[in-house]
Amino acid sequence: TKLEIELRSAIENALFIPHYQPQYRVDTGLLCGVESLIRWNHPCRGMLSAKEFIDTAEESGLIIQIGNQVLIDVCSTIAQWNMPEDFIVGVNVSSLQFFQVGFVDFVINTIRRAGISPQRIEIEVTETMIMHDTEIAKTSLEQLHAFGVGVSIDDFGTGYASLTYLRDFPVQRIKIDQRFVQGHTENHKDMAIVKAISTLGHDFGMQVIAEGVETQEQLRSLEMVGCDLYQGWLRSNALPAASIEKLLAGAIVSH
Ligand code: G
Ligand code: G
Ligand code: MN
Ligand code: NA
Repeated sequence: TKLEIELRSAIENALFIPHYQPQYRVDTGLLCGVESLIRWNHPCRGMLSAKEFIDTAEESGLIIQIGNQVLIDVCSTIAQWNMPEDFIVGVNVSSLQFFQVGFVDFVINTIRRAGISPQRIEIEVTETMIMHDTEIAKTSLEQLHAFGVGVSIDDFGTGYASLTYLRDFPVQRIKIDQRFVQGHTENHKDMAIVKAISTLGHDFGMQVIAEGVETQEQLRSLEMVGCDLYQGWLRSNALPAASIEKLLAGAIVSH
C-alpha cells in the first residue's frame, strides 16, 4: 500500500521522532519520568501521531525496524539529559519486536552503547503480548530485569492475562488504561477497578501509574485511591526531547 511504501522511505530517512509525555507523582505533582511516544515527521502531512500509522506498521512488520530505531534514538537522546536518580523513561515495544530473536541483546547493547544506566529505561509490554508466548516472555523479561531494565504492563486491565503472570513476572509498574481512568469519576465500577488495581499493585510491591488523566477531578480521585503516578493532557501531551531537557534543567523534579 501507499502508506507502507511511505513508511519504508521514512525508515530510510530516519523521519520517526520520539516525543516524550511527562509523568508526575500524584502526591507532589513533581515530574518523575516520561513515556516515549513516536511521531512521524511526514514530508507533506506534518507531525503524525502513532495512531495514524501504527496498525500499518504492525501489519507490514515495519514496526520492528521503527521500534529498533526508536530505542536507539531514545537511549542516545536521554544520555544528554540531566536526570535525577529515579527518573524513568518508558519505551513501548510491539509484540513483533519483543519476540524477535535477539531482542534482549539488542536492548542491552543499545543501552551500553549509549552509556546510560539500564535503570533509566522501562520497557512497556501488554498483557496480550505476554500471553502470546508466556515462556519466552518470562525469560526475556527476566533477562532484562537482571540487566537492570524496568518492565511495566501497559493498558492494564484491558487484556486477558491472569493475575498469575503479574505475580510471577518481574514487573515494577502497572499502567492503568485510560478508559478506566477517564470513566472512574462518573462510573463507580471504573472507580472500583482503579482502586483494585492500585491495591493489588501495591501489595505486589509495584508502582501504579494512571494514563490519560484529563481533569482535576480525575486526579483528585486517583489521590484518594492511592495511585502513585499519572500522565495525561491535564498536565502535558508528549513533547519534543528539547522541551523535556529544558523541564529537567529548570524544574524541580521528584527525588
Ligand atoms: O501517541 P499516540 O496516541 O498516537 O499512540 C498510539 C499508540 O501507538 C499507543 O498505543 C502507543 O502505545 C503506540 N506507540 C507510540 N509510540 C510507540 C513506539 O515507539 N513503539 C510502539 N510499538 N508503539 C508505540
Ligand atoms: O497504548 P499507550 O498507553 O502507550 O498509548 C498512549 C496513548 O495515549 C498515546 O497515543 C497518547 O497520545 C495518548 N494520550 C496521552 N495522554 C492522553 C490523555 O490525557 N487523553 C487521551 N485521550 N489520550 C492521551
Ligand atoms: Mn504505553
Ligand atoms: Na496505555
